[in-house]
Formats: sequence, structure tokens, C-alpha cells
Amino acid sequence: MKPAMSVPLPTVVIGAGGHGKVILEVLLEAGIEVIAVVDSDTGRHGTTLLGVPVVGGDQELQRWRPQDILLANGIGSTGQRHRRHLFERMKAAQYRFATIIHPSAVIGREAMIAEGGQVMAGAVLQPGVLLGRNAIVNTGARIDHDCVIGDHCHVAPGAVLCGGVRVDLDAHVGAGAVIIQNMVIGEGALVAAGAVVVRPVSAGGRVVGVPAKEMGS
Ligand code: JB3
Repeated sequence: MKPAMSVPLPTVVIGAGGHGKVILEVLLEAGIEVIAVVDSDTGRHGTTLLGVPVVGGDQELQRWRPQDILLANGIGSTGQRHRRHLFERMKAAQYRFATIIHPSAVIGREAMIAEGGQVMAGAVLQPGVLLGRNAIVNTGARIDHDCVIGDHCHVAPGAVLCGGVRVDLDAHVGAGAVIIQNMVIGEGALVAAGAVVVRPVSAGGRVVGVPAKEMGS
């Protein structure tokens, strides 16, 4: 049984770039009313994204009362810190974020997805997975039973996390990376694309390769 997407209020997507487009695709596929996109690049103002108007920058959000809309964080990896700051700035302004799940995603029983969590097409979250606030499980990633993914993390397309893996706050797991069971990926760590993690990664660690080793070591 899939945890419900958030209460379907009219939604505004923040960011009209690559991640914004994918987020919009999920919302439209799930039948959610998307009333606008906002982007800080003035060159995009007055254009459309998948048919939805890009109405201006973040200041355009003042058109709606925070309680009348939901926001969708369309800022991807262009700056993971920026994605987090935007989430926290908007929360402080009393906005709420949509929890977004593509209809094709597989979500196991007792999996929990916190506010602003995003699960893309073809992803799998097995039973007991906990996905943090504003965290991304990108296209086709596989998160096995009882994994815990912290707030503001990004698990990139096609990554595989075996059972009981913990990924701490702000960490990034690259595309196609593999993490064996019960490993811990420390806060703010980076696991490079294609790496195979067979030992815990410390907070702030940056690992690459098969088996994964600290970059530059
Ligand atoms: O690899 C995949 C599957 N996706 C990548 C994603 C995770 O990260 C994607 O290919 C890109 O590499 C990246 O997507 P993202 O973050 O959408 O990057 P980009 O395509 O550069 O678009 C960012 C958009 O956000 C630009 O149009 C910026 O003008 C806009 N932007 C940046 N800061 C902002 C802000 N828009 C608003 N409204 N507010 C901001 O603070």
C-alpha cells in the first residue's frame, strides 16, 4: 500500500531546470493541479515547462497564501546545500512541501516518506524504509528493507542500497552506486557514481571506485 501523496492542494514547482521538469512530470502523472513554476532565471519567465507557465521568480509566490498551496522543490543537485536552504527558507515562511511519489514507484509496507520527500519513476522502496524531509530517491533507484535516508539526501538514478543501510543528513549517493547491507554513509558524504561501498563512509567523506576508497587515497 502506497503512502498517500500529500493532500492534493494546487502546487507550485520551484525551479524550471532538469529536476524541476522531472518533478513536474510526476505531479502531472499523479493528476496533481500544478498552477505555476517559478525560476530565478529571468530568461525563463513567460515560457512554459511541460505546458505549465513559468510565471517569474520566488517573489511571485506572494500571489498565494501559504496555506492555500503546496510547494515542490525542483532544485536538484545544482547545489544540494541550495536545495536545503530553499526548503528551510520556505518552511520558515510557513509554506508546506508536497511529498511526491511517481505512480510507477514501488513503496513497501511500513515505508515512511517525510514532508517534501521525492520518489521518481521506477524507484523501489522496500518495507520499513524511512525517507527524510526534502530527500530525493531518483529514477530507478533501489532502496532495500529498513534503510534510513536522512533529510536533504539525494540517491541518484539507478543506485542500489542493500538492506539496513543508513545515509545521514545531506549525503549524496551517486548514479549506479552500490552500497552493501548495514553500511553507514556519514553526514554530508559523497559516494561517487558507480562506486561499490563495502566499508562505512565517514561524515564529509568522498569515496570513489570498486571497492570504494577515499578520493585521493
Ligand atoms: O541527473 C539528473 C537525473 N538530474 C539532475 C539533477 C539532480 O540536478 C539534472 O540533470 C541537473 O544536473 C540538476 O538539476 P537542476 O538542479 O534542476 O539543475 P538545472 O537544470 O541547472 O536547473 C536549476 C534551475 O533552478 C535553473 O533554471 C535556475 O535558474 C533555477 N534556480 C536556482 N536557484 C532557482 C533558484 N529557481 C528558483 N525559483 N529559486 C531559486 O532559489
